[in-house]
This record gives sequence, structure tokens and C-alpha cells, in this order.
Amino acid sequence: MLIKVVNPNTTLSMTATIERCARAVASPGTRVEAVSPSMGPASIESHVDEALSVPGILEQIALGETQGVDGYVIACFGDPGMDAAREAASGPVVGIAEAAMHTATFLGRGFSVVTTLGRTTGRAWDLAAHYGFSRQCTGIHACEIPVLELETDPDARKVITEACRDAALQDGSDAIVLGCAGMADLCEHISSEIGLPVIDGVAAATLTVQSLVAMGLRTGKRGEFAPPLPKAYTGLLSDFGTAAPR
Ligand code: 2AL
Repeated sequence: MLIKVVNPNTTLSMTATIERCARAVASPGTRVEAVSPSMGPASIESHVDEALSVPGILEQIALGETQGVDGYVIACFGDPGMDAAREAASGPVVGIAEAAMHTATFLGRGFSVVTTLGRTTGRAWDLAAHYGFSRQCTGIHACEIPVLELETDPDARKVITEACRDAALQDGSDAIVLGCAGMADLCEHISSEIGLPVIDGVAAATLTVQSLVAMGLRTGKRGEFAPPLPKAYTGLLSDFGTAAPR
């Protein structure tokens, strides 16, 4: 089976970390390829970043459909472009926030999310509600480290670990969800430091896609998630068109 993990930001060092963390949990028979789109933001930490990441995600899905990909992970905690990706892909598509939140609900009554910047917490609250976890999501906390500084700030690991410890204490939660794909490689360390389950969405989503494919399950294509109707797109988006302009 081939799983394509799309890091919707264009920072290749982060894509490499994501690929390593996804491969670490995948079964021996599962091939995992992580990619970044050819266009898009270097990091995703605003609504504009998120909106402009979607064409690149769809580019990678379209490519994946020609590469025999069995299922996709969208590896950004804002779960950008999920519905569009589900329309465009023949196999299952799972977002890391979606997978991490679902996983957390198996591990206790409530979970806290620890993410990057405070400005991203609104989106995370919206996602918790969208997925039906408003009751289980007991708090969303920011460590105020921008996404790209996760890789360069020498204090990042310590700051995020302490933010996770404080979040669990403050919320009385049973598990922590890491709120950025760039935190994937911190999961084990934080869990051993704070003594609670810590969920990395990259691992959770990769294994969810692997399970869905193994069970022969894919997105229902009867109505809403059927492939989009053929039509022309213009300007910068003309490559996304599936018919000649009128
Ligand atoms: C993210 C993420 O997972 N990747 C990225 O570029 N931005 N999410 C976040 N909350 O900062």
C-alpha cells in the first residue's frame, strides 16, 4: 500500500521530519511518501496561509491519483482543504487534527491541544466543534513559537513540554494533542516527561489511513464527495481546469 503524506507548507526540512515520523509507525508493507506542494506558504499559521495552501494540496492529490496512491494524509493541524481533497481523491483522506482528536477520545475523558501561535487557536476550536469533540476538547493552548521556529529555536522542546504539562494541569485533561505537524518528533519525549498520552497527528493520521485502506474503505462518492464537475479555471488556476474555457 502507498500512503502519500502531504505537508501543505513548502518547508522541505519539515516534510522530511513528517516523513520520518510517519514511516516510524507504518507497517512494513506500507510505503509512505511525504511531499510538499510546488506552490504555497512556507508555513501555515493564518487563515490566509491556510487558504493559499489549498491549491498546492490539490496539485499533490491530482499527482497522487496518477501514482497509484491508496490514501492521503493532510499534515497540517488546520486540516486545510479536507473536503476538496476528499472530492479529488479516490482513496481515503485524513487530516492530522481530525485523526489526533479522534485518537485522544479513546484515551480518556478530555484532551488539551497545545499548538503554535495563539492566532491559530480559533481554527483549532472550530475543528474540535466540526468533528463533534467540543465536550472532549477541554482547552487549546499556544506556546507562541511560530511554525518555522520549531526547527530552529533551541528552547522549543522545553517550552512545548512545559506548555503541555501546564495545559493538562489547567484543563484536568487525560491526554495532549500536539497542534502542529512540526511537533511530530517531540511526541515521545513530551509523553515520557509529563506522564500522559501525547498524540502526534502525523502518526495518528498515517495509521488511520493505513487501517482504512486495509479494510478496503474509502470516501463515499455518491453525492457531495463525487469528483468535481468538469469546468475551466482561469488565470493562475488555469492548470486546475478540466475543460476548455468558453
Ligand atoms: C501548522 C502545521 O501543522 N503546519 C504548519 O505549517 N502550520 N499548524 C499550526 N497550528 O501551526
